[in-house]
Parts: sequence; C-alpha cells; structure tokens
Amino acid sequence: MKSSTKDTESILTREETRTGLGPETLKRAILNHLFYNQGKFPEIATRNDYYMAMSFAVRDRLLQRWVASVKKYLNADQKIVSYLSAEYLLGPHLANNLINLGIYENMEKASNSLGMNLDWLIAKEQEPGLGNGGLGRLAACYMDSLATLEIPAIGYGIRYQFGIFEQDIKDGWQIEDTDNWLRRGNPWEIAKRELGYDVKLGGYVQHYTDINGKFKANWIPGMIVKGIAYDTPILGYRVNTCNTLRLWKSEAPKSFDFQTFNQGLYSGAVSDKTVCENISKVLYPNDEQREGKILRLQQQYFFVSCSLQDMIAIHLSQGGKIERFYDKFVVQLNDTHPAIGVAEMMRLLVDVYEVEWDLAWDITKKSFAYTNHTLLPEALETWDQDLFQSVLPRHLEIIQEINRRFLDEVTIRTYGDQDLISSLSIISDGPWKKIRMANLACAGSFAINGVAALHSELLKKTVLKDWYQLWPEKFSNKTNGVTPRRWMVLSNPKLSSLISSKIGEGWIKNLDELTGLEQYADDPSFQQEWMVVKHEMKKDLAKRILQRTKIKVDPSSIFDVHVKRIHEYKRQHLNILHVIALYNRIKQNPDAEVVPRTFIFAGKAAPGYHLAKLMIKLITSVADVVNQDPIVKDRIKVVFYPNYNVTNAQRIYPAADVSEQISTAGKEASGTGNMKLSMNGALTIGTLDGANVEIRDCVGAENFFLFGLTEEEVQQKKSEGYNPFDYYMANPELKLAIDQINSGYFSHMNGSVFKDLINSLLYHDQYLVLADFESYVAEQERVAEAYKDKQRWAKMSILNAARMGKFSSDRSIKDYCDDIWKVGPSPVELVDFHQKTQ
Ligand code: GFP
Repeated sequence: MKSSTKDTESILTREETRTGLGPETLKRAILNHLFYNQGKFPEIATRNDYYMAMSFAVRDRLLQRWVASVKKYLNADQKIVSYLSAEYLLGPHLANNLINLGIYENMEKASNSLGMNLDWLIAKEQEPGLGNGGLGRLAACYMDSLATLEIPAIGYGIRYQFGIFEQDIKDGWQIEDTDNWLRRGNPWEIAKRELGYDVKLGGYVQHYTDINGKFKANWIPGMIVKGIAYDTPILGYRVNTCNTLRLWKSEAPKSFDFQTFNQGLYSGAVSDKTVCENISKVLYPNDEQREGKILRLQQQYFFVSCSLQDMIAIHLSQGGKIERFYDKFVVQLNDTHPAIGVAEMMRLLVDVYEVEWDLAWDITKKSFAYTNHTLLPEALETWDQDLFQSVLPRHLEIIQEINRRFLDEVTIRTYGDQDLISSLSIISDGPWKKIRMANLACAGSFAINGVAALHSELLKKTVLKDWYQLWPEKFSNKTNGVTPRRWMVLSNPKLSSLISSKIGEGWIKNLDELTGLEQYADDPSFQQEWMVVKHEMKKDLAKRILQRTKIKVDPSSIFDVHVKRIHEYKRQHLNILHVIALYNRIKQNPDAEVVPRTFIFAGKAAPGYHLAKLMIKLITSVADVVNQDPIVKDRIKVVFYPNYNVTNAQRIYPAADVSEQISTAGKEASGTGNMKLSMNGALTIGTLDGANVEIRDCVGAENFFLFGLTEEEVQQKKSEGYNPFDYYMANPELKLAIDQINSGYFSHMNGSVFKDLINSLLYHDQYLVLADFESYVAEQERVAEAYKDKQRWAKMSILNAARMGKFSSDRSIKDYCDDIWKVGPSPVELVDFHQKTQ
C-alpha cells in the first residue's frame, strides 16, 4: 500500500525524534527517556536519572548506525575481524560517543536547557573496568580505531559482573573494594537474551566407532553453562560504522530445578545457577599466582567457545561453507588468554562438523593470529595437565593429538633435535606435565606479532626463539598505538582546540598531520598559549588532588607523573628512591636551589602481590614525611592518587610535564601510557625499553631524557654476576636512602615494615634498580635544569606532541589490516528503517 504524504511526514518526525542530532531534538529525546524508561519527570529526576536518559538518547543514535553496520556485515562476501580478548578497559562511553557522533556541543545546549550541566552527567557514569591495564586498554583503543577506519569487526570478551577492584588508600596501604559497576544498570549494552550458546565443562569422553567405521569422541560434560550475548555498539569517529563488542554472560541453562525444590532441597535448587553464574562473575587480577585457578580456565574457555560458535553460526547462516571459515573471519588472539580457541576450533570442526583432521587443522591455522604482550617468562600461561583435564577432557585429547602430529613435523624439520622438540612441545616434559598456551597459540596461528619493535626483536631472540628459527615468515612487529579521540580530544579539549586552531581538525583522524605544529614550535606566542593550556590542566588536577588526598600542590611546580600498574619491573621504587635523595639534599642544604616538583603516582597493585603493595606503602610513607617537613618548604611534594582507572587517567595525562617510563630495559613489551603522555605534551624520562625506543626516535633524542642500562647491558651485567649490594655501598645517596627506609625513618621508626622490599633490592634486585639509580638521578637533574628554561621546555613539549603521529592506534590497526588480516575499509550507508518497513 502506498503511504500518504501525511504518513511520510509523521514517519520523518518519528525518525527525527529517534535519531536527530539537533539540541532541541536531543532535549526532547532525553525527556522522553526520562519518562518512558525511568518513569520520572524533571521535578523528581536525579542526576543519575538524567545520565541514564541522556545515554539512552545517545544510544538510539548509535543504534541506527549499528543496525546498518550489522546488516552490511551480514553480506556473505564481507570479511570480519574478530578480536578475542579476555579484557576490555573501555572507560566511560557517554562523552566518547558524543564526540564520535559530533554532538558534544548540541548535547551541552540540550542539557543546559534542562537545567543540567553536561559535565555532572558525564561524571555519573560508572566506567566498565573490564581489564587490568595495558592489554585491556589496547583492546579498547583498537575497537575505536577499527570503527573509525570503517573496518568490519566484532570484539568478543566476558561481561564480568565485577571488574577490576576499586582502590582506596587507608593508613598508606592499598585497600581493595568490589567494583559493582552494573549496580545502577548499564545503558550502553543491549542484552540479546535469545542469542546464547551452550558450553560444556568437565566430565569425561566416550570413544566409539560409528556405523561407517569412523572413530568418534563423545564428550559427556559434568555441567553445561549458557553464554548470553550482551552487545555494546562501538561507533567510529564521524563515520557511520558502528561495530559490536559482544560480551558473554554465563548463566545456568535453567535457573531453578523444580525437582530438587520439591524434594525439599531449597538451596540445592538454585546451586547450578550459582555455579554457572560464577564463571563471568569477576575479572582476575594480573600478577596473581595463576596455579590452580580452575575458574580462570573455565572463564577463558567459556568466552572463546561462545565466540567461535557465534562466528560459525554467522558464517553458516549466510550460506558459507565451514571449510571456508577463514574467508569470513580472521581471529586475533589478544595474548594467550583466548589461545584455547585453537583447540576449541579443532573440536568444533572435527567433533561437531565432522571435518577430517588435516583439513580442520588447515582451516584453524588459516583463521588465527596471535599477539604476544610480554617477555616475562613467569607471565606466559601454562596449565597443569591434571587440572586442565578436569575442566576440558576432550580438549586435552585434542591438544595431545595436535602436539603429536606437530612434533612429528618438528622432528623432520629439525632432524630430531631433542632440545628444539622439547622447547616447542605444547605439553611440557617431566612428571608434572603442563599445557603451554603460548606454544598452542604459535602452533595454531598463521601470524605472530610483538607490540613494539624492540619487543618483537626480543621475542625472536628469547621466549619464541625456536619458533622463529623454524617459522620466520610468521613473525612481524605491530607497534601499539592509542586513540587520539579519547586521549586528546576527550581528555584534553583545550589543547585539542588550540591544535585545531592552527592546523585544522584533520589530525583527529590522521595523527600524522600533527607535524603541522612543528612550524610553531619556536613561535613565542604559540609557546605561551601551549603552556597556558598546560597550566590550566595542572590547576584542574591540583584541585582534584586536594579533594582526593588533602594534599595541596603547586600547579607551577613540575608535574612529574608515574602512572601505571604497580610492578617491580616498572620500578616505582626507583622513582621514590630519587625523591628521597632529593629530600636529603634539601635537608643537608636547605637553601640550595631546587626546582619545585610534584611527584604524582597512581596505579593498582594486584591484591596478592606483596611487594607491589609494599611499594604503594613506601610511596605514601615518604609522602607523609616529605610533604610535612617544614625544611622542604613545599618545594617537593609527593602524591599517591588513588584508584587509577581510565577516568582518572584522562584527568592526569593532560596535566603532566614529565612522563616516567623507567622500566628495566627489556621488560616492558611496549607501554601505551608513554604515548598518551607525549601526545599531551609531557617529556619522557625513560630507558630504552618497549615503545620508548620508537618514541625517542620520533620526537628526537634532544627532546627525550634518556638514562639507564640498555637491554644488552642488562643481560651482560646479569651474566657477569650482578651484585646490588656493591651499588648500595658505592653510592652514598643511595645508601642513605635505603638505610633511612630500613631504619623506619619513613614509618614511625618501625624499620620492619619495608624489610621485604629492601631485602629484595639489596640481595636480588632482579630489575636492576640499584644499578640504574645513579644515571637516573643524574638525568633527573637535567630535567630540572631544562624546566627552568621555559621557552626551551615549551618547544620540547610542542615537538613531542607534533611528532606522535606514528602512535595513533589508527596506524597500528592499518598495519594489522594490511599485513595480517587482509581486510580493508567497508563504509556503511545509513538506511531509513522506518521507510523501509512501510
Ligand atoms: C601489556 C604489556 C605492555 C603493553 C600492553 C599492550 O600490558 O607493555 O603495552 O600489554 O600491549 F606489559 P599489561 O596488560 O601487562 O599492563
């Protein structure tokens, strides 16, 4: 039936209300949601109600783009990138979506006209902390870049009910609190209750021969868990592409057992529900002892199985053939957490789709690619074989078979070299066999990459040396990157406007255009504008520091920022030893000239990582003494800013003058905070580690404060028999600092508090803190000296930002697309769905 003009008009009005971007329409949409979703009206609505209503209004606008994108991707010829990651550290959505949609100002007007301040509402959002640190945040930056580059992609992961814990500081110690981020609802996700997959766990395997004489395996599970899809639309910057982040929630297939209930076993009737729901309940912290964590293996398998079943279902539903799975999907393993996917893919192909083993292995190897994020051998995941078998009995058989065939191949290629065979084996030798997940990932992937040039080189020389020897063609480097949308436009709007006023807005999508700023680096008036913005951001942070910690800091002092997970290899203790040395210099010579400096630390320590927690206590204890000592006269201040997360990072980066990237050379795979800080005009003091090396190459050695042993020197020192005690004895400043900590100078004369940390430094010091101390302190003097020359500093700061083009995650994603995924942009056109359905 043909629709009348009047009908068309009302459809358009309806469409405008749902998806229009003007201030008036936005205001109406918020009021509608307030009423129809929250059952509230303005007189009684809280800020949180407004936040929810606004988010729903924004989500409506995403959905139009999302549905169009999904429709396009369902096209049989469209290849899709599937990113498998156990962590996504997304950060708050609202402001980011406003920026990507291009409606920030309009929304500001809409909220003002409702008597609301947009900043208040943005601050209401509980960020989804579904990750520990760099790896999870990288996944979030990559989702943003994939959408911005119009690459069809799905991110798969776990919808943890509790994300990374919230950190508080009590008496100087870290206290962990549960992160109940879903408490007030999550307006950004869409529950797909009808979209679920069964996942088997435990039990045993039966073997039989079918009527055709084929050997078959039947996995009888101990329990079945259902994975339910929760989708979050991820919109690109100023494009229609809106990709999907699909997170799985675990549930019991049936939540209540009536038979058990009728027998009077009330709690038993819901116990299945509890056991199943536990799987997606909580994110595991990094650096915890992983041994024996059955639940963690269950988690990994759970989300990988749901995701692969989902991909296969999508592929088959479009008439795809299972043998050509890799034409539809390329599956990127974000570290080894999803590496069980290699075995699960084989199980699905062989057991469920009855594909012959050799063909199944060929399909698998053409589908997966693996990114390694760490060189620390202790961080490479392994599973005790018995534990593994109790959770995944069929996968153990499959891995044994993969390994048997794989080692046959290795034996031929290496003429039976036993050392190579045992190093490449997926299952370790010896009485306590372990499943090595990195080996499974390497064997089952067509591509393996590291995350910075140095890291990729070291992978080839150390942890994956033998793999490189046999399959050099699989290896490449993909240096990490970060999204300038969140880390500049959203976190530092003033600096972004200043940049755009000079070189236009093109840099937001093409970060290389920042080089246009170089021509202004010597211009005194631009330098001044640049430093005024920096000062404003420092004032903002100073206010927050005062609110949060009661410590008053001076915005004209150097803001020296060390923010990242707390870990011995990241060497927050090296920084604090320098602070103590500086403090002692002032004590010894109160009138000495000191360039005022505020040392700002932030970061979480894994709850079970004793020495990391002690490092926090040391920082806060030194802060207590230094900040209150009248002789210091506020020239140095030490702050530990609690609960480091994306929201707080957004506040800290823009205010930084100095970026501390001081890990032991060869230990930090890449780092991404180093990139975010430089983009915001901070100058790095750092070692030649991770991406620092490339950052220094780009910004120029003269704009970077370098210190410390190189990776090769570290190795050499260790092989010569490094003795930290010699360094302690040889350097009076270092000795005094350590003696003070040891004597209880910073801990109310209780010397035992830091005993473990000090013993570790004096007698082991595996991260060479003491060896690097002297050169660190010397370089810090150069930092202070440089800061005195305001013009020189401004120029260095501008050049740092101007030369960061390479470190956009858009560049990283392009590299992955060109070299590994072989997927190109696929722009999405908007469709008027209301018109279509008439
Ligand atoms: C890890 C590495 C970092 C690297 C990120 C992303 O971070 O060097 O930058 O992954 O590749 F250690 P965490 O998850 O360990 O913080």
